[in-house]
Amino acid sequence: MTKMRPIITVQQHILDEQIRFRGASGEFSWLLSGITLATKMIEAQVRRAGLTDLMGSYGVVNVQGEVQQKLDVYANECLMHCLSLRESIGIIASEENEQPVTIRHESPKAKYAVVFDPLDGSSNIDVGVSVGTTFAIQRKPDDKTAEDPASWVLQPGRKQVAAGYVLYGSSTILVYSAGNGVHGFTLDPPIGAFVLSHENIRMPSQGKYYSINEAYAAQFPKPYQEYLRRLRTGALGREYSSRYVGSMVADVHRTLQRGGVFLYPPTTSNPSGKLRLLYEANPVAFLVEQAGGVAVDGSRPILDIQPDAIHQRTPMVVGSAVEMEEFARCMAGN
Ligand code: AHM
Ligand code: MG
Repeated sequence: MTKMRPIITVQQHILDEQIRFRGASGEFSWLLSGITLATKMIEAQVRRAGLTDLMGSYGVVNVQGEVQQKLDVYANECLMHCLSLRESIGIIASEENEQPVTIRHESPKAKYAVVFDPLDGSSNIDVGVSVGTTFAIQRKPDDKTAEDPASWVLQPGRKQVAAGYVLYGSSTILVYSAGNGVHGFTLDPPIGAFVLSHENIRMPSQGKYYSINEAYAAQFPKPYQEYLRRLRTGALGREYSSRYVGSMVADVHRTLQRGGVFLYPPTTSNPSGKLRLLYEANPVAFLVEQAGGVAVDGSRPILDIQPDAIHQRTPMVVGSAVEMEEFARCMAGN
C-alpha cells in the first residue's frame, strides 16, 4: 500500500499549537472552529453566486453608509450564529452591526471578543471576482473596564490573540496566525476541511508588485505621490508592475506571498483612508508583521494604534522590508 501523505487540518494545527504554547484546554480550537464552519457556509454561497437569489443589493444601507449586498447579510448571519454558540466568546463586533453584540460577556466562561468583516470586497461578488472574510480575536480586558462591552474590542492590534482571513478565490484559503508564524490552509472541497498547504509563510524582502487604487493619485498626500514615482521609475533597483483587485484580502494575500507593497492612503475626500482599523487593518497588520513585513498607517505601526471607535478608519501601507524602508524615507522627506 502506498504511504498516505499526512493531512493536517486547521483544527489539528491549532490543537498542536495550543498544547505547545498554552496548555491543552481545546477551548481556542473550538472557538476557531466557529469561524471555519461559518466561512465554509459563506464559501458555499459565494461559489453559487448568480445561481441563487443571494446576488445583488439587500436594499439597506449599513453603518458605513454603504449599500449592503445580500451576501454581506448572509455572511454576517453565518458568523454571528456559529460564534454565538461558542461559550468562550463574550462579545462579537462586525462591520455590519453598529454596536458590538454582547453574547454572554458576564459569564465567567467568556474570555474572548471576536471582530470581523464578514464579506470584504463584496461589490466584487456580482462580477465573479475574489472576496474574503477578515477576523481578529481579542482577550477580555482583565480590569474593571471589562464591564463595558466596547472595551473588549477597543484594544490595540498588538494585543490580538489571533487574527486571519479567508480568501474566496480560485481556491478557498484560510490564513491565520496565533502569534507563532503565519499558516495557510486550503479548503479541500470533497472532504470539507481546511488542510495545511502554506506552512510558515514568510514575505520575501522585496517583491515586484505595488498595489494601490491609482485613480485617486492626485488626492494622495505628496509623500505618497513621490513614493509611487520612485516605484515607477526604478529607484528601488527593480522595475515594478501594478496589481489591484479591489478586494483587500486578495491584494494582501498576493503581497504576503510574493512581497511588494499594498497601500490604501489618505485622500482629500477620505483623510483617514477607507479601511477599518479593528477588523480590516489590524488582522492584516498582525499577519504581515508575523510574516516578516511592516504595516503602518503612514507613520505609526498599525498594531500600536489605540482605537477609540469600533468602526474607525485608518490609512494602511503594508509590505516587504525593502519597499517599506523606501516608504519611510519618502514620509521623512528623504
Ligand atoms: P468593503 O469592506 O465595503 O468591501 O470595502 C473594503 C474594500 C477593500 O476590500 C478594498 O481594498 C477597498 O475596499 C477598495 O476600495 P476602492 O474601490 O476605493 O479602491
Ligand atoms: Mg467589507
